[in-house]
Amino acid sequence: MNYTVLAASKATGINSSRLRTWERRYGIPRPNRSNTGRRLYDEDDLLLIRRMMALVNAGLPASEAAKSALSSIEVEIDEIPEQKEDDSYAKIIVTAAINYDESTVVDEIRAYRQKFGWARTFDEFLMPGLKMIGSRWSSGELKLGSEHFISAIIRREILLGVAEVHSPDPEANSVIIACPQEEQHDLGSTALWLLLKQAGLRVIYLGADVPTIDLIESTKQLMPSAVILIATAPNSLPTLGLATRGLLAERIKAKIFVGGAALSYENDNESFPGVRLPPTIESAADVLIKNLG
Ligand code: B12
Repeated sequence: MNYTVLAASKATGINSSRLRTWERRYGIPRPNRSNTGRRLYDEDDLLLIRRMMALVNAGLPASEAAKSALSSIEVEIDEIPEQKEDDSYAKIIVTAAINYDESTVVDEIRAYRQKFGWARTFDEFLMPGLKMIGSRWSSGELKLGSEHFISAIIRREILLGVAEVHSPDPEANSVIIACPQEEQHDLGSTALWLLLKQAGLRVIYLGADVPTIDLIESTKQLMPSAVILIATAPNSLPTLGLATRGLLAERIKAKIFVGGAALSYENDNESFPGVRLPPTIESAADVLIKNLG
């Protein structure tokens, strides 16, 4: 069956001007033409469009998504775990923060980790808890002291976890994890550190607020297989751009990966280099381990 551009747009939910842009820029898809030059899409074309859309929705920039879609190297979107609807664990974090109750929250975190492992503890317990802390703080319901108190405990628990993992093989691939200049939110990046260390990678963790010039210097000295930059606040997008472009300009061989909630604010016109990581700690770690492990 053939579809006109309007019918293809209706069938895939992608508007016709975006379809034409994808065709012009990436060859996705290249529909047949009628005698009068009108585009005629077939089922394979629609499949390619849907695959491209899924990859873009998973957080890949259009150029990367196009490459993957065309070569059928699919990022395993199905593997991204569903976020739990249940917010009871997030509420444990918030209640502990309000009451400055260290022992209850530490017991709960350790019990969850014991039962389900770190990856699920991050995505099902700690990250939803931190998100709820953020929204209660911004609405004025929760004091800054409570947020600082709970962030420090969560950070400490993650770092204790990092220390418990055996040192990696000195020959293993090394990766740098850093937050761009001015980005103070480092909990997501410490979580990633733990999962990558558990997978046997040699992680060189530079932490929050790393000036671009220092990031480049460390990368030149250490020559890691990858540089992973994590940004949480949208205000860090400009420095994330400076860091990624700076690394490219220096012709550094390391692969560049970027992740973090800030990417959901990325503007198509101000795009920067680097492979986008999918939006949970576990799925981001999986992509990195498959690429570098
Ligand atoms: C703890 C915290 C702090 C602590 C950080 C402590 C630390 N050591 O990390 C401190 C006190 C320092 C802090 C400071 C600030 N914070 Co703050 N903070 C938080 C809080 C509560 C948790 C942050 C966190 O660790 N989240 C866990 C992260 C890792 O989870 P995540 O955001 O969901 O992202 C993970 C994944 O889901 C994934 N991801 C999510 N979406 C996507 C999308 C794509 C495409 C991809 C690939 C990945 C991806 O990426 C992450 C994993 O790597 C958040 C609330 C929140 N919603 O997160 C606010 C929050 C991030 N902070 C906020 C703000 C405003 C600030 C300040 C500007 C406040 C101020 N006026 O000073 C400063 C900025 C400091 C700076 N320059 O960086 C806002 C940002 C709002 C915005 N949209 O701009 C938030 C969202 C709170 C809110 N609701 O208003 N903060």
